[in-house]
Amino acid sequence: MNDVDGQAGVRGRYVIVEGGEGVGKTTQVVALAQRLSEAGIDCEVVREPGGDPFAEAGRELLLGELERTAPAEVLAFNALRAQLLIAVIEPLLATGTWVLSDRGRLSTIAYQGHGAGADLAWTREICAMTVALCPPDVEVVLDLDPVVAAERRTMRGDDDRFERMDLAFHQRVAEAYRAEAALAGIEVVDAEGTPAEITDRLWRVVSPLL
Ligand code: Z5A
Repeated sequence: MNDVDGQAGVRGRYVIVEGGEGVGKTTQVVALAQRLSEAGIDCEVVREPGGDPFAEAGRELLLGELERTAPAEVLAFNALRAQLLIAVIEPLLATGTWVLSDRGRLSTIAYQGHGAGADLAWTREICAMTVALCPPDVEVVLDLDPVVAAERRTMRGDDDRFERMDLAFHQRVAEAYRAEAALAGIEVVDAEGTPAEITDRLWRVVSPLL
């Protein structure tokens, strides 16, 4: 990808915040967007799965209860990712807008690969092909003990098919994020502490892109 778009000026940056349920991703992408706005940067927050009418409809299906196989789930998450990348994120970046994404390809590798048992090499490859459509400038993983994350989720009261998975599943996912981050040289940020403290930690990762 070029750093500069000939027509619109400087290309925006694409930042992905990753991690298991309840680690604070949604809170933090909003906080980062606020800091970027204060720094004079146009930015948009997106989420995976989702982001436009087609991908939001697919989100309903994927977070719903219909039985599915792990490989089908890998492909479905990547289909919605392709939609988001091409229809939403690439056009925003081309106009100089930054995109902060709540989840990305590491979620598929952690949940469908490590968590649900889809073949890891195949899952990584499918994700790599999708991400090549519009690669991120930086990915960062929020790391939190799944027991603490579960307490945060309980306080909030949400309950979808992934959130109902047992603690062992969430431990596997948390471990997967650490392992995949180490493998790919992705920064892991401690998600214990106040929201403002965590935003400061993330800002240290994101601000060099300014
Ligand atoms: N999924 C998948 O399997 N494969 C894929 O490829 C993709 C996704 C892309 C999407 O759910 C589901 O899809 C997800 C994996 C699967 N599984 N689940 N569940 P989602 O987008 O609806 O949910 P989520 O991504 O897991 O987000 P979440 O549960 O909303 O968690 P979060 O965004 O990381 O946390 P939060 O909403 O910012 O905070 C959770 C609560 O904690 C909330 O009440 C906050 O006010 C509170 N909070 C936040 N920060 C703090 C701190 N620092 N201290 C105390 N309390 C805090």
